[in-house]
Amino acid sequence: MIAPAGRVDRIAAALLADGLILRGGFNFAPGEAPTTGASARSVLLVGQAGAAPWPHFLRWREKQLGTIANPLDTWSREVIGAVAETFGARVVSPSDKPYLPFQQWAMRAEGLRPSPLGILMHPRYGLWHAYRGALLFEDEIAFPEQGEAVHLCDACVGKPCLKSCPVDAYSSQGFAYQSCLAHVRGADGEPCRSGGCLDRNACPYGTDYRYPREVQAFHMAAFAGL
Ligand code: B12
Repeated sequence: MIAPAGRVDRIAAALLADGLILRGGFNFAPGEAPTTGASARSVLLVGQAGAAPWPHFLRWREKQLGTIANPLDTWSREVIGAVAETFGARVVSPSDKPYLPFQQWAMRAEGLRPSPLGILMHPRYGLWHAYRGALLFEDEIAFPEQGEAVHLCDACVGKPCLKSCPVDAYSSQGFAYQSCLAHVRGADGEPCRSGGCLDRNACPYGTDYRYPREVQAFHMAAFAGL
């Protein structure tokens, strides 16, 4: 069964009310299961370009009583969950365990490729975008043909993203998670704590979408458990 025409546009409009956008999607191959024990025929990825959801999240946060362990995840599940209910979809989250292959899905959905930092490089948003959830459907969606997006890292000769971290956490060997964490938590980590990852900020692309310092500080605090 193919989804009714116009449904994707209505979903996009509903998400936009919270600063969220659709990040493409695809139909699963026959027999391909998106998660253990669950079937679906298609997926739409939900995410953000720049920090557009931030003011919506803050307004919601002010109304919550007490401490919430992972407030951005909770907010995302709530608002994307409401859209899922309206449109007969099931919602999954990037923080659901076992982890779902969000980046692999995003590569299929939008033809993106990873930057040297592991974050996917977007031709318009650069490194300043993320995924907040996905909608799983029991029917197929008529997606436009998706080719590979322009990969800006191919043309970037200087690779400043690999030269700005004081502990060289990112390299061709991958992400030295423990070195990054120790530095961010330590005495010299204040620039990363207050302004975000220095390597990510060194990327010359998508700078119009760069998250404001307070948003970067929020994500860094969540990452480093501060
Ligand atoms: C675990 C995890 C981490 C671990 C990575 C540990 C490791 N070496 O695997 C840690 C805690 C280090 C991490 C850090 C960050 N992460 Co992270 N992370 C995840 C998470 C929750 C699961 C990854 C996973 O195992 N998936 C399961 C596998 C099967 O799926 P996959 O698509 O094949 O996974 C790919 C990733 O694992 C990737 N990968 C491997 N190592 C690393 C390291 C980094 C830093 C990144 C970005 C990707 C990455 O390679 C896989 C193949 O493509 C994903 C969300 C998700 N569900 O995928 C976010 C995710 C990959 N992270 C993301 C981001 C942005 C970050 C940060 C850069 C920023 C932040 N959240 O603070 C930080 C880096 C810290 C810094 N210096 O700023 C984004 C990337 C968005 C994008 N535009 O591509 C995701 C998709 C979350 C989201 N909500 O959008 N992350």
